[in-house]
Amino acid sequence: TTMTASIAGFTFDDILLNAAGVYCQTTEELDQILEAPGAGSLVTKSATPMERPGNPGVRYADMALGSINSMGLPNLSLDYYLEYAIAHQADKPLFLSIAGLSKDDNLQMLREIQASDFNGLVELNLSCPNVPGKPQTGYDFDTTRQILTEAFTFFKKPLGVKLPPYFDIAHFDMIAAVLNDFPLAFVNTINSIGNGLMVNPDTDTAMIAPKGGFGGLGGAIAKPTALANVRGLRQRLNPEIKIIGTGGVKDGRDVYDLILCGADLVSVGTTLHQEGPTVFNRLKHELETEMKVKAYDDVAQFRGQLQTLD
Ligand code: RRO
Repeated sequence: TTMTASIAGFTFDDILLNAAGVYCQTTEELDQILEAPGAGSLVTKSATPMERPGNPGVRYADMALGSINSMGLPNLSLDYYLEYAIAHQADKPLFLSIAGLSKDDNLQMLREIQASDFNGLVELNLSCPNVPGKPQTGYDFDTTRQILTEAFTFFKKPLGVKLPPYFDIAHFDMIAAVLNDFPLAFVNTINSIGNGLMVNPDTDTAMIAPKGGFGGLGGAIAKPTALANVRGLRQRLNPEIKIIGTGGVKDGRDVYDLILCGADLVSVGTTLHQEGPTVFNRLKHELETEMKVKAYDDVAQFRGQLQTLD
């Protein structure tokens, strides 16, 4: 069974990886993703120019519906992840995620990466929902265009963007019109569904501490939104822009559905957090089983082939 993908000339021997933020903050965690059977790549925790502790208090909770987090961009700095990525880039193509709190931070980090020996892919996170006072850039189409315009004047390595979920057809059209004007290697959709609220019924309190309990939703509850965003963007983006599908993957059928909607690679967040890096091999084998049922031997045979009822 062939389960591979290619982005910007890189071939991925497996289509699964972690979702940025999950299991990728320290070199110890990253090593485990790198070595996990079934994982074709990894992405590092979104970096800022300087180390950040993130938001204080309980900042991640798991429920039947899915997860809620308000981590607040805790990370060990761009230099930390850049050094890791350069040291391990011979093994497989890797993604370095960056999430500056300003346009200038993002451009400064891209300049540093451009000047470095890193030869993998960069995921520019335009969708962190959890830093107080900093709106999700991906909801501001003009600022998104401005950042990409400046970035592509000097940045020549493969670049993609991590997008927030969109909920209106007009917004799918608007973000696609921006992204199609740039030589992007990929988009990753979706980041968590921003600013949800989950209640602990035992204590009648919010489940997490920062921001009065508001946080990004992931896991099962995010799956239909993820499918719609993968599908809606695949229908609108230039075919050269590949798609990493993220959101609501618990089993092999969920991976299959994201591919059917157009995903090239699939990343796993909440379920990786629950289960650890053995999740990739489980999902790989469940996807293979699903493909056998449908008589497919290559993911390329059904990628983007969702049928509709009209
Ligand atoms: O660190 C976070 O709070 C965080 C980030 Br940067 C992000 O992009 N998405 C998310 O759900 N949490």
